[in-house]
Amino acid sequence: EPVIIGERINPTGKPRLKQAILDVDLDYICRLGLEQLENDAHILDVNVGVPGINEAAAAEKTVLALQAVTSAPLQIDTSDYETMERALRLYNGKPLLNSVSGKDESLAKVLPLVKKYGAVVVGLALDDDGIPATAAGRLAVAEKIIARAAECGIEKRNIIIDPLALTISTGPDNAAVDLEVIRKLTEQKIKTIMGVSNISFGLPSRDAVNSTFFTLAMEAGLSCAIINPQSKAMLDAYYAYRALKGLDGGCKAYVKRFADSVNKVPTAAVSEYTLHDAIVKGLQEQSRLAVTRLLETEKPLDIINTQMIPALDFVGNGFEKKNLFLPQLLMSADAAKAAFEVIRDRMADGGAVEKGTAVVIATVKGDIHDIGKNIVKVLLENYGYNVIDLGKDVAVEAIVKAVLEHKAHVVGLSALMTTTVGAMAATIKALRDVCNCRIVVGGAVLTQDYADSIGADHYAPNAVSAVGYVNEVVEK
Ligand code: B12
Repeated sequence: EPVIIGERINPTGKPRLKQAILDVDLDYICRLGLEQLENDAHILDVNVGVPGINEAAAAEKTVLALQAVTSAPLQIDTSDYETMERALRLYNGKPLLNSVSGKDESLAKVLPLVKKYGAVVVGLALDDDGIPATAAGRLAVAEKIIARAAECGIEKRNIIIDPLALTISTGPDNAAVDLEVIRKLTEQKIKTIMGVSNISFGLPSRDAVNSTFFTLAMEAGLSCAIINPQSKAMLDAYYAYRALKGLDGGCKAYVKRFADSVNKVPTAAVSEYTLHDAIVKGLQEQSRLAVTRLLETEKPLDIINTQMIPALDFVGNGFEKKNLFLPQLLMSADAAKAAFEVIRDRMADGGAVEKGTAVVIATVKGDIHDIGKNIVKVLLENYGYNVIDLGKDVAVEAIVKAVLEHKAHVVGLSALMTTTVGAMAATIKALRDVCNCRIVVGGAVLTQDYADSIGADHYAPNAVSAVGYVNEVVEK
């Protein structure tokens, strides 16, 4: 059953992506990746070769960003040896490298890297004399690559041969040659890979040619197809082929795809995400755009409560169940912060009334969670309070000092972990020893009972409750 490799992260002929690579707009690149995965790609090709840039540095950043938003395998696609080495080095898992060729220099440089990093490598059927015209010629190059790899200790199963699709508009036998190479290699149990759409270069209505060639190639045994998963014709061919070959019991996947397509047209351009999805997927720019759209119709606090917090809860739960990992949590937190900055700026436009009362706010020692505390801060400022924000991971003494210095009437403390509520208790105790300020506490792990047990004056389950309490204290 062939594997689909999404081809869209490749700047050739794509000015928007080229610009994104130049601007290090990782958000855009990640979205291109996620969309292909949503459209059933199994692996993402990653090619950031834009002339004149530091390709190795760009590849490192891109691989890290993609691996933070998806666990799908990546194909590192480059002809630059330094880029290969650096991307292979930091890739999590077993990398797929595209490519080595039958050229002596390429074999000498690439194969040791493949061995060193335990990669799977794509072997291109071309050598110092170019691309052989015949199937026999390309098979000979494949044999040479496999033999040289064996000398380096690389097993056959870690090599995938690309017969190289050349357009049929200039050579009537080009498709037949590829299919012959794929058939012969499949008989020898050697895996094959191909960038399918090159076959139609220069022709009109390319999808028709590509999808038919794709079907023929699958029938010949193609193991990996580098295609645009957002092409309806290609995916139709793929699912129809699986159903016809008995690879799709009860035609379930085929029928599901049809049912889905009634509701959804495959996206040709990069699509819009809801705020919830943008945060869950860790996309900062999408998060900003989504929140900006929402602010046209909804209130800031409603957006926080109905989209931001549920999205963070969702990733928090995933993290707890171990199906999401820390890099993803970090990406989501950054996306939530990006959205919140937009909300904050909007709230600041509201023209707050200065009440002047000083409120000191901090996340306690040992705890670096500050998204919730920042929301409380902005809301308090919006109500005209003079908020002195001490930040996160703040020592007991620093909080005491600030409260005395600013003669604060109210102190807000945040703790999000069971391991840091102890620091909250210690802070309250130290404050009680030196002043009679009111203390309001909040943060995901706290409860009313716990707040009572550590001597807090008020437990605020959310930012609105926090403001209500401060208003009450000030009025009294
Ligand atoms: C985002 C996040 C992170 C981000 C934080 C980024 C940041 N700048 O804040 C990052 C990725 C850095 C992170 C790191 C870690 N995290 Co974390 N994280 C979360 C997550 C998913 C969301 C928290 C959040 O922002 N929620 C949204 C905000 C708006 O809600 P909130 O904080 O509750 O705030 C509201 C109210 O509580 C209240 N409130 C909050 N503060 C205050 C303060 C005052 C004064 C008042 C009045 C009210 C108030 O009002 C707010 C608005 O309504 C939670 C899971 C969850 N569902 O809560 C885990 C979670 C808190 N993290 C957890 C853990 C374990 C960690 C790490 C230890 C992971 C690790 N192995 O490294 C580290 C901790 C490092 C440290 N020393 O602190 C655990 C804690 C488990 C526990 N029971 O102790 C949780 C619960 C995830 C889980 N289920 O396992 N995390």
